[in-house]
Amino acid sequence: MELQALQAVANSVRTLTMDAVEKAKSGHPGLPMGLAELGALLYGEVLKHHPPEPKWPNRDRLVLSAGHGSMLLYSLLHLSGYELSLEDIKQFRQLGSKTPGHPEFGVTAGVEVTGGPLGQGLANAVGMALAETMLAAKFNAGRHKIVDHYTYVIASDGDMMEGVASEAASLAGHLGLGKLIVFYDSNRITIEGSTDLAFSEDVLKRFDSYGWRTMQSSAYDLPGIAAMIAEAKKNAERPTVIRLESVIGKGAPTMEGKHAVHGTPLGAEECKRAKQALGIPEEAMFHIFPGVREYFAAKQKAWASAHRAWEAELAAWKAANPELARQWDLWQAPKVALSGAAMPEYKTGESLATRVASGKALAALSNAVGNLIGGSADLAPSNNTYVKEAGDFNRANRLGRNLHFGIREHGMGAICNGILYHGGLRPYCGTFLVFSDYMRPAIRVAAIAKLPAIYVFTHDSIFVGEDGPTHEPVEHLAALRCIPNLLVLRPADAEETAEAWRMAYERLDGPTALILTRQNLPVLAKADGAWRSTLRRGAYVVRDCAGEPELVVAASGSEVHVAVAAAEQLKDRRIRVLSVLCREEFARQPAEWRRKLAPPAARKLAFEAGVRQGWIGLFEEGVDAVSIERFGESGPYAKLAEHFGITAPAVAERMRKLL
Ligand SMILES: Cc1ncc(C[n+]2csc(CCOP(=O)(O)OP(=O)(O)O)c2C)c(N)n1
Repeated sequence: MELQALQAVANSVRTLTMDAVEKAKSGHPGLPMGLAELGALLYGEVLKHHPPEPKWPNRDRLVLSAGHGSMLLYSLLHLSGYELSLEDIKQFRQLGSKTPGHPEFGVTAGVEVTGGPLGQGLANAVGMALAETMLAAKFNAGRHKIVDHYTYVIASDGDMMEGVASEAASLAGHLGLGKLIVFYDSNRITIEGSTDLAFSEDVLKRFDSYGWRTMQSSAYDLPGIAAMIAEAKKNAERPTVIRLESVIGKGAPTMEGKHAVHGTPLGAEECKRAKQALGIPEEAMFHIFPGVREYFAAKQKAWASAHRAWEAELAAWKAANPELARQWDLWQAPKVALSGAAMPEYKTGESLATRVASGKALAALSNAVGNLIGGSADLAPSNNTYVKEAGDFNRANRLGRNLHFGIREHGMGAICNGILYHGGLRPYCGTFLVFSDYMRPAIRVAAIAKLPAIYVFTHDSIFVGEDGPTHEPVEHLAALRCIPNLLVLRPADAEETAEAWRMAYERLDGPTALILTRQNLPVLAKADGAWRSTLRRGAYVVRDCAGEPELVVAASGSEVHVAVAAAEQLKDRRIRVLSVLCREEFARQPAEWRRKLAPPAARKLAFEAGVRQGWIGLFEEGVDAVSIERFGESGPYAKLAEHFGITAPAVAERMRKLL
């Protein structure tokens, strides 16, 4: 180990960080300065990577869970040869730059996850390690190991305090994800001051009880840390956490070790003195120490040859395993042809819950495409997320495609994101719609990072019935629909559910939430003969009238058949019913199209068993709404429907009044 060179790398991380934060007049110097040596060790000596190929499927993954320390990543990506120039570093935190305030997946080559919300990254890493384990079991054959890498995490005190990290770490220990190695930056400082203010548990004891292997070291003993990593790699059964005692802002003469250095620029005077201490002139900006360029230049050769060796291995493996090779190519670049999936078909009038139809569509897709994996937060029998042919993923069976997340919704969402960041698999996960709140932070990150996660949210309204208001979503559809880039689909029957699954699976640039009923719904006759394609524009005419409609009812999900039944009670009036599978998609359509479906002269009525927010502005001329503006009640669902005025006779009455 070239300790001198690594120290020069670490000091360069310090200068780049100080100057980038100073120039941007904002940012977080504390973590990058405190962990500069660890970063140098990881990028220089530990990671299996090849900077010109940042998407190499078999690279080691490094997740910076404490995303505020982004300058640690940016400095090291630049120094080790990724496509990130010194000019990019100088643009830190500027609009449109490759060096945004917190790391963003897809923006910067070599950034593995979108970070910032604490705890998420560690949970993402659990998903990555899970994906690696599953893909290794699936694809490694004979002497060929084409999937064989580690997942490393840098996690801070804040990460360790967040519940989502605990959920995911608990599952990682249970599943024995031994190729996961976490560096816990224990600098004992957070924004408000010392961790003594609010955090006194023994983190390693906690992880020990999760089934992890625990170690500790000074953050500045590089040979010691390297030995621990080697030790951790010997154990395939348990994930490892290494607690590193560090000094936040190390190298800032008066600020190191203090909470002020966590997230504020050092200021001119402190920078000057820090540079003096490092032996460089104060006017040296974005200084890179002698030996650093040479050190990484020398590494490139070895990295390139490791990458070439893997490519040769892949080619040999492909030749020996043509069927696996075909699947590998498909899974790595999921431009999936769904033609192989025999999706379930239904007859008009047949009655089944959309959650049941979802289970059938999922099974058809899962059995056809193979890389669809997932499960529920302990509600599989209710969410219909279990694919019986797929086997369970556990310590003994790494090929099982059913995941048991336990009652850990937030962890589940973040783990699915991690599986997607890793690549090669398409995860779905389920819970009751009402508990989407418990995983919302992970959904939001999926939407930002353009990850095509699929959420199966069942029990989608007061029609849950007896479980009462805590289990009956009323505001959740509105809350999900307002997340940009989240596709929210609420199918009205079993046929629409199958289409919704197709749409979710085909979508590659963001997450999709499927909103499904507990109760049975009739399969509807559909006025629009081309409904399967029209549906993709968000809404279609499910029931029409002769001539121009006087009233257009826009309903979604389980309310559509009620709207149709209500319209049938007013046979003498010209009433059109739209099934609105995706309100936001419909709202995005050109005005001309929307007016075709809902002519301006007609009255408008929105009908959904939830809050009306978002429906009112759907049509320029305004909308009346049958909605639920309060929490639900416990009782048999038919009674609740009467109580809330959402039966066919009650809705017919509202229609009559409008006309
Ligand atoms: C979920 C979440 N809550 C709050 C924050 C705001 N925040 C950013 S860093 C931080 C804590 C900083 O302490 P630590 O994690 O120990 O990082 P360090 O001070 O060592 O850089 C907080 C509360 C956040 N990023 N994510």
